[in-house]
Amino acid sequence: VAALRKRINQADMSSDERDRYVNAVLQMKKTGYYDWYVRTHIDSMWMTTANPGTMNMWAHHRPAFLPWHRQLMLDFENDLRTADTQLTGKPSDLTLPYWDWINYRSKKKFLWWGRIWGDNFMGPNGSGADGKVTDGKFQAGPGWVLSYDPGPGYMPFTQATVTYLTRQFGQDPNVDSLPTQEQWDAARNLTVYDSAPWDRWVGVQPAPVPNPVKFAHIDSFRNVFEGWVPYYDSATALPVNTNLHNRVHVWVGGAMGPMSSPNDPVFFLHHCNVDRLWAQWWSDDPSRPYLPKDGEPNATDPNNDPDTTIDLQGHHLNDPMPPWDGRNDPLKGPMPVIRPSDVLNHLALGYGYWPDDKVSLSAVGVP
Ligand SMILES: [Cu+2]
Repeated sequence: VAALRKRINQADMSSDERDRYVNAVLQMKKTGYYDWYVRTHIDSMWMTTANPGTMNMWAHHRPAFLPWHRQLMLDFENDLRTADTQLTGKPSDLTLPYWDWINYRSKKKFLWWGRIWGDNFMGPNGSGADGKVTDGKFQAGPGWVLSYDPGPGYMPFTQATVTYLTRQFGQDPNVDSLPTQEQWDAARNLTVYDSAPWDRWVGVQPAPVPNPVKFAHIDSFRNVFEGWVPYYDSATALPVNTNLHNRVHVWVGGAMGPMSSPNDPVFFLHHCNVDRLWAQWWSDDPSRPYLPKDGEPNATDPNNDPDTTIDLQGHHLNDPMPPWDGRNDPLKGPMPVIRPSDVLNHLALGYGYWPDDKVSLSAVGVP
C-alpha cells in the first residue's frame, strides 16, 4: 500500500514544522517558483494579448473551481518539498497545512485565533491606511516583494500595484466575521455538484435579480461553496457574493482580494481548507458525479453580463484544465494534462487530511 501524505491543521504544527514551512516558502520566492502561483492564478481569469476582449475563466465562477485549485495546491506542495530539500539536502516530508477558519474564528473583532498569525508563521494583520504588514517573515521589505507579472502573452495586470503584503482583517463592514459551521453544514447538504448555467449565478433567484440576491434552491454545491449565493432557500445573502470561500478572501482583505491573491502565503492555507471541505462533501457520498459530464453544451445566462454564453471548455469531466493541458510553460516547461476526472479522489492523489481521513491514513500506517 502506498503511503499517504498527511495534511494537518496548521494549529497542530510544531514550531520546527512552522520554521521549515516558512523557510521553504521563502526559498520558493527566491527561485521564482512561488511567483508561478501568483502568475497562474492571475492568468486563470485574465486576458491574453491575442484576445484582449475575453477574460479567461479557467478556475472561478465555473465547475472546475474545486478541481483546478486542488491541482494548484498539489503542485505547490510538491514545489515546497523541492525547496525544503534544496535547504536541507534531505528528502522532504513537508505537507500543506490547512487553516480551519470555521473553528479558528472569533466574533470579537480584534481577537485573532491561533498561532497562524504569529511572527514565525504567516505574520500578523496589517496596519495603517492600506494595511501594510510590518512584522513577521513576510513583512514589507526586499525578502517579500509582491508580483503582478502575468507572464508572456498576457495583457499587463493593473488591478493591484502595492509591492508589499497588505491585510485588513474584518475591515469590510459586511464581512467582519469568518464563515460558521452552520453555513458550511448547509452547503454540505447540497447533493448536486453543479448545475446549468454553470456560472456564478447558479442558484440565484432569476431576473429581475433581487438585491441582495436570494437563493432559488437550485442545487449547486460548487457555487454555494465558492460563495456567490446564500445557503438557505429562506435566506438572502447579506452582503452578496461573500459567503464561505469568497468570505475568507474578503475577511483577510488587502492582498487576498485581487486576482493576484496568492501573493499572501495564507492563500495556500485557505485553499487547503477549501480542498479539505470539498473532500468532506465527497466522502459523504463518493458516488456523487462531478458535473458537467462530457459533451454538455455551453449554456446561456442573461445574468452573466457581458459573457452571456457560458463556455464550458476546460470544465467538462474529461477536459484538460489549463495550464495543465500540455502547454509549454515559461518556467515549468511541458505541462502534464490534468482533467477534473483525475483529481476527484484526493486519497488516490496520495494525501489525506487529519483527522478527517483518520481511517484511511491509519490503514496505510500513517500515525
Ligand atoms: Cu482562486
